[in-house]
Amino acid sequence: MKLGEAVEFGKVDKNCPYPPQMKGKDGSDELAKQALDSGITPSYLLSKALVPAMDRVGQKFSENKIFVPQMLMSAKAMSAAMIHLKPFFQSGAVKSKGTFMIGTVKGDLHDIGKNLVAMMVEGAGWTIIDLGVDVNEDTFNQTIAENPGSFVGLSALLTTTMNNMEEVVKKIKEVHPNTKVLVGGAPLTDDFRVKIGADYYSPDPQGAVKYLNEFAA
Ligand code: B1M
Repeated sequence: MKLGEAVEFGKVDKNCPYPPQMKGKDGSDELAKQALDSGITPSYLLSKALVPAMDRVGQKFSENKIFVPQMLMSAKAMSAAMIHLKPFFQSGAVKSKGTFMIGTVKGDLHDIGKNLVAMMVEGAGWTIIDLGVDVNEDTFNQTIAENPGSFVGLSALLTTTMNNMEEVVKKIKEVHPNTKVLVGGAPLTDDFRVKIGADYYSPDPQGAVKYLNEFAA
């Protein structure tokens, strides 16, 4: 699928001069819109084009075939496509089911997966507080204090920042022991979740929604 290629090679939109071999061609911005207009579902685009494209990017990075700048262009292209998916995940729910705050833990700048989780949880009727990336325990604790009863989601994509996640969970639980903390991100496992004392691990946004909905107001 052309959209997957645009993300894999970092072609953001038609005007984007990068990569030179795709000059003048549509980028992920135009291709995502065209695909949705033609009736392809957002879930299909995510699972068959966008996420596999990012996996190919990760694979090439591991093999030293591409470097950080190329990975960054792919991330930009992915984000340009996600802008078109967002309205499809927003629901018309009048009453919020509760508040879910989410952030990528300190030291970690990956935000695509976190943004997808936020988008889908919002679509399921929850109020979202997106704390962004590189978020430390103090920011989480302060935001929980300002939003009592809220649920917390932590994302980590690096094996190094999994350790930071452990610290963040510990500090949250010290200050707000009753707050439910949900964790996710590619290198995590449920065993790790148990080890760090978080309440739930989900490998994907759908699992996060399912868990949160058990507590819906
Ligand atoms: Co980085 N990076 N990166 N990177 N990057 C990975 C993660 C890596 C696996 C690539 C590789 O080597 N194969 C590798 C980590 C290795 C490791 O630790 N084991 C890596 C590395 C090494 C690095 C740097 C250290 C590189 C360097 O500088 N030398 C550096 C670190 C910077 C930092 O964070 N401090 C770095 C930088 C970057 C960019 C900035 C260039 C860019 C990120 C841009 C951005 O996010 N805005 C980037 C990218 C794009 C990637 C890959 C290619 C793609 C990540 C992604 O967006 N995936 C990635 C390789 C890969 O994942 N295949 C890689 C798509 C996204 C939809 O999936 O984020 O897994 P994911 O989210 C999923 C699930 O995990 C889950 O749901 C999502 C949807 O299904 N999920 C949750 C995520 N959070 C959740 C929370 C939940 C529940 C589910 O509940 C709360």
